[in-house]
Amino acid sequence: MANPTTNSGTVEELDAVVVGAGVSGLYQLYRLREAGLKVRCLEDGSGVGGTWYWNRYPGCRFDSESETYGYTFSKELQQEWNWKEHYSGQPENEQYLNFMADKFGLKRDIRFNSHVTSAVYDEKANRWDVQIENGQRLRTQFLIGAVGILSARYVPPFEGIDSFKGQSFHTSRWPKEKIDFTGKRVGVIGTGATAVQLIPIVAKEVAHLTVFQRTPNYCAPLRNALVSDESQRRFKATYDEIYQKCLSSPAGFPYDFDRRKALDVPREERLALYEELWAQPGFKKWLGNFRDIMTDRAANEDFAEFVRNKIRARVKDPKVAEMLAPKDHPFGAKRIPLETEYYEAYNRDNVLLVDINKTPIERITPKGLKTSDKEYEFDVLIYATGFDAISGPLTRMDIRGQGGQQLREKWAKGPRTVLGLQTAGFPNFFIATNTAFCNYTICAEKIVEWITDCIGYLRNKNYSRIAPTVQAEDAWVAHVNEMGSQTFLTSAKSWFVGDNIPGKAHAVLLYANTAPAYRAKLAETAAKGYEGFELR
Ligand code: NA7
Repeated sequence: MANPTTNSGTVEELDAVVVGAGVSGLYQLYRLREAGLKVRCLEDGSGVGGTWYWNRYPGCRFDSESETYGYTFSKELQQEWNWKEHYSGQPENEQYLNFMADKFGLKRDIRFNSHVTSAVYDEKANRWDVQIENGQRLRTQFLIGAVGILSARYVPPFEGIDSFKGQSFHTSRWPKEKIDFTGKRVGVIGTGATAVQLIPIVAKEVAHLTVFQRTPNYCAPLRNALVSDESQRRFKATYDEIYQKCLSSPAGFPYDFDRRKALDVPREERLALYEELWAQPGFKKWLGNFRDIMTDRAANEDFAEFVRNKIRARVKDPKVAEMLAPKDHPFGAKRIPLETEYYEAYNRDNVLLVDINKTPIERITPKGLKTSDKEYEFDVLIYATGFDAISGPLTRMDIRGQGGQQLREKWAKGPRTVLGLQTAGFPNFFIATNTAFCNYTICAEKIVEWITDCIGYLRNKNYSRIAPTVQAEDAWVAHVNEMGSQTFLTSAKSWFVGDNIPGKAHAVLLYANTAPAYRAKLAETAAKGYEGFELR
């Protein structure tokens, strides 16, 4: 199919426009095309991959087991792809998503370098008018935002930020060319999951590295390894079982919580279990641990102290170890970063940790960064400062629904949706991002399938539009808040609740129920003819 150009001013008419060619967007494009719709996917980047296209910083990789992160919809794809590492790195992840896109011929329907600036609903015509930065326009019946949950980068508005004379990068806008850090003085701001992957690698290359930390995290060992031929064969022979295991587990990983109450288990037995979990790869020490660690303060503190002691054992300078040991939030209240030689980085002579609670950053200077204490000089400054998560990628676009209502205004106090998928007053606008507390692809595939089936249902029944009712939306928001209040996931200042962005409303952004419960709600809503939605 030719890629019609609309530079001449002609407007391309489509059944569906998918914004974003990441994990969800690629699959959404595939499914809608298979369903017979005329679809176009618009992608800001010059290639596919979303998160795995933009985040090219050293050390970027899955924290999910590779064999659980790949798509499950195609057995052929599963059999054709070989995972190189148990926790696959960004270059391979980008290759994988290219492989998938090429296998299904998706790129011919993707317009790259196409940054969507606005999408406005034309109520009379029941069409969305989509505007791309380069001036092109598309009109579509269905609009699907597959924009990811961590794609709107956040750079704190430090005074003097543009005055810096060296190189500076946000980790999610890392250049495609390799940065040579040899002999360089480098500063990193932030110590979240991204910085924790990057710091140990960069530390080995630079002349000197200074890390500016506001909040230490409970980082746990990733324990990555190459995939042996035998493991590769095992993945391919058991993909169905692996998937079933993920489907039945609370967060979409191939392990489940221990349902005993942590403190009911004798101390020695408990510690032995902690040690056993600690020795294993991945998130098992979080999501395969006692369940009440996420709900009971005393149980949480018991494991938190275990983790602090692990940090203390690895960092030689006791003062630095205490700076790195979190004490201000429960274990698991923020995303647990998985690390490889992170704490050892601070044992190096060329690495300095600065606590910016004690000596706050005052400004960026032409030479580097000034805290209340002194000026640090750098050749390179790295902003590992996170994202305006979940709602940010959508509210940063100018999306207008019925009566010209702006999504940004409607969501000023937090996202308002039903199932995370649609918002009242924005007919035929779907959000294909996984906001469940769930291994990304495991739930994203189900969301994409739900949207595809919903559109199929409308077409079969001769409906032309769908949007949730305000009542259903109120009920869903209340339910999301209720679920959020039952776990520690919402108890720290983090992107889970929008608190990492100054001025952003504090709101529960992740659906903190179990993934099976979320998927059951998806299925039930569809089975009841899209209960809570108005179909016209
Ligand atoms: P995160 O986890 O949001 O981490 C951002 C880091 O940047 C974190 O340490 C922040 O400190 C720090 N930060 C943010 N703003 C500032 C300012 N103004 N001054 C100093 N330090 C600041 O983002 P990541 O990219 O690491 O990870 C995002 C997700 O990607 C992660 O959860 C995984 O799911 C993958 P704070 O903790 O807010 O005190």
